[in-house]
Amino acid sequence: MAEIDGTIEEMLVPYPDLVKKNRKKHLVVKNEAAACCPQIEANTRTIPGIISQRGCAYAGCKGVVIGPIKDMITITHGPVGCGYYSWGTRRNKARADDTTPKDKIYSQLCFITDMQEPDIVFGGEKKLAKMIDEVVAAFHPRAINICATCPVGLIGDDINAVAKAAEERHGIQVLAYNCEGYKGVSQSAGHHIANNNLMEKVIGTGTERKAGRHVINLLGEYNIGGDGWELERILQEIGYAVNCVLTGDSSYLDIKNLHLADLNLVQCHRSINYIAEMMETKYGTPWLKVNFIGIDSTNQSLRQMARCFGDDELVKQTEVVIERETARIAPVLEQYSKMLKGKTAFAIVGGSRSHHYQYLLRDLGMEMIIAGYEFAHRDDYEGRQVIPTIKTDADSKNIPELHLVADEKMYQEAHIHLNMSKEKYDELKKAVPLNYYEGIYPNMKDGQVIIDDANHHEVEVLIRTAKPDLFLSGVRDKYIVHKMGVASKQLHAYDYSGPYAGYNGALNFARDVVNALTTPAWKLITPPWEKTEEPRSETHA
Ligand code: CFM
Repeated sequence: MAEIDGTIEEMLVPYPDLVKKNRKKHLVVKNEAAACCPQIEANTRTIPGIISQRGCAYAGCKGVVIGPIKDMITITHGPVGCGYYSWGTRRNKARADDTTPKDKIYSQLCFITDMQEPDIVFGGEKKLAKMIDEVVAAFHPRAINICATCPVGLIGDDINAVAKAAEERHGIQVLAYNCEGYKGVSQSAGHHIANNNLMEKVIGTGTERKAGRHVINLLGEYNIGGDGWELERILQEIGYAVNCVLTGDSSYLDIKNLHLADLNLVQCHRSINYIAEMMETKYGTPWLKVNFIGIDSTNQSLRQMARCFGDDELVKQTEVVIERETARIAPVLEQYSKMLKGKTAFAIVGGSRSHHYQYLLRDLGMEMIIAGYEFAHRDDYEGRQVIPTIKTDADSKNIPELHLVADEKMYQEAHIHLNMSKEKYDELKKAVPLNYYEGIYPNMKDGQVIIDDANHHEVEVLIRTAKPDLFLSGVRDKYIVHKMGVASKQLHAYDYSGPYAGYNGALNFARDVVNALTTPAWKLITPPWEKTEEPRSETHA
């Protein structure tokens, strides 16, 4: 991996000394000889002026966690641009359920107070209250979210008071989220704010447990491109009752009942580990980190889940489904793998996908030589055990920590949730990593590189020098990479494809990657810098 070492040096050359010093802390080269993961700086401010790929706290709260709840209306309190930018940009799919009256789906719509200059000067609370009244009159939603944007915090509109008064007027829950964009260094802060509010005000207020012997929640699965639906198909076939997918195709009614499940599965730990942990404290619900991206990792997750219930029939049915599904997709996957074997990839995505997709790429014979996150925390790189050692700073102190205790009536010990003896549960804990997740570092190979909060300049240098066959990209950097003649797959909305999770997802992904790598387009384009420059015309036609 000598080339990659040289790449890092080249990447840092144009930086002033201070920037160089800062950026070095966000880079780690895997060293298999070293005992553990070196500390990587993460979840700290991006240096002003650098073109980062991050989003804001409002994006993390409204766009990621809250927005997909299909039967709640989410009002953005702010200027129209914030609403427009966050409208329909994430493919969290939803469908109407067979409830009576039939579920209405609002997640495709955009509700915004459209703050104007007079609202900034004189305050926007009245406008917000009026909008809530209008929304209730026109749509009769089950509940409402209000998400604050930057100016709301700056001028001091009290959205909590407006929400409280509206609750009294209308008799439905109105939740206020102080997720002003600047509340954190990235969208990650917004995840935490959303988790806190759902935990404090919604989870635990329902009384209807889903029918079924083994009832589970799937947390941190947002049904991008239909991922959640593919997983529900598999889980239901094995015999699980899926209580709630948080928040992919999820409803307010389901979230109220979250505490009635036996086990929480955690797919995207970055965005939802707070709820998993808080539910463990308040209700005693155990949680299991799963990864349904990739065949082997899906199989492993299913096997670990089955062990959690100590039910032989469930274990047997798990093996039946694994065998049938794996055999079904194997012949096609093998053909794709022949074309992908030995290819290399970069992944610089969000806060958990780079790790998840390492497994799927390996299933296909590919290797992720550079892995990065936009807004991960140290635990996503190094493992959950580092959380107590992470220093809080002025930015992280912005987000309140809820200090929950066990609920007097509803707390049950983990082994009771799983319907087994304490002794059996202690045995289980040795076999299955409950309430824990590993970081990405242990899963990387010697010489491979981790990069935190990579920027435009760094991506360009990495692509030019380490020449991957495929770049698993973000929304904005995708096109730079295409222009450099390298195939890229956008891993946030899947370039309108998907699902990529589970067995059918693996097939879809393999097909899309083969198409991306084998398209003749790469032979037909000449990157702009290789063309002879045409003289610029001085006059306009
Ligand atoms: Fe979790 Fe996500 Fe991600 Fe994320 Fe996201 Fe996303 Fe993502 Mo885009 S919740 S951390 S804030 S897996 S929207 S569904 S793809 S950056 S890696």
